[in-house]
Amino acid sequence: MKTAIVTDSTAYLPSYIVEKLDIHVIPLTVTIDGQAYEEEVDLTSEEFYDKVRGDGPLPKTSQPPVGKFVELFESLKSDHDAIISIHLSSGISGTFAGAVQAGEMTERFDVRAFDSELSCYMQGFYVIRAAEMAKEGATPNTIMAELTEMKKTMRAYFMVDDHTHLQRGGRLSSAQALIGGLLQVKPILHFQDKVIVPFEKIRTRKKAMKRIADMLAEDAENMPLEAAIIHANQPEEAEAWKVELAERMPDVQFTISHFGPVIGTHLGEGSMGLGWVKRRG
Ligand code: MYR
Repeated sequence: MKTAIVTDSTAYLPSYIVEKLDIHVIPLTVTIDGQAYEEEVDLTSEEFYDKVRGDGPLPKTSQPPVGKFVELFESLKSDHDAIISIHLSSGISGTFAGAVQAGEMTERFDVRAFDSELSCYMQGFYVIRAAEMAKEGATPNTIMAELTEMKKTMRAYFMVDDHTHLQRGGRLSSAQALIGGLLQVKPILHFQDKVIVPFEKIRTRKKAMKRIADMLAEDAENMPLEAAIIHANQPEEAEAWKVELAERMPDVQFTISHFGPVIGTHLGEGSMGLGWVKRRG
């Protein structure tokens, strides 16, 4: 049984993992000043943040065209028995819906779409697990069951430096931000029912990072974890946080990842996140 694993660019998986595990990545697009770029294909994260910093142009993002999914799915038919396509939350992007639609258009073939209900490297955790299992010859049912099981222990918390990006992109409603009095504080954000909502209002970035680290430590006492620190163009701060977290929690496996152009459009430079999931037993 050979199952192909597809994801989108917002998992921000390093190319060595993509190549080693034969993962197929469909890029989302960011448009700056009328020029469309497939993220991390035509535009690196560093180039993106340089272009939009300060009074730079306002970028816009778009999901991949359905035709791109159909083209990829059709090309995978000849040497696979099934496809599992894993995407960023359907509550923040139409990408998952596009994959479902393309699956229906790919005739006489087993295509399953999985809604990660979040994004970034946490989506990547699902993709890596699915791809490892596919390499071992697991059936699509077994892989889908494992992904569903992973949801139980998957956590993701993040904070932004400036809420205007999230509000402008419509991924955190102004009403919610105002009701929560979020404009004066640095709230911790998370996903609930596929959309981004405030988790807790915390006044400073330092305290927010400490609170997230405490939640990780609590879960780490109960199960083996892998975790990812995700930064929006703050590699030094991410590295320093990793050192601090790894000293406190030597049994947790840490990875550093980043918010690339598409997610960076909605979060803004300086955002920081931490997510984790139970390690494979
Ligand atoms: C599209 O145009 O379809 C893409 C929309 C992407 C919205 C991104 C919103 C922010 C997601 C934050 C994820 C943080 C995970 C730790």
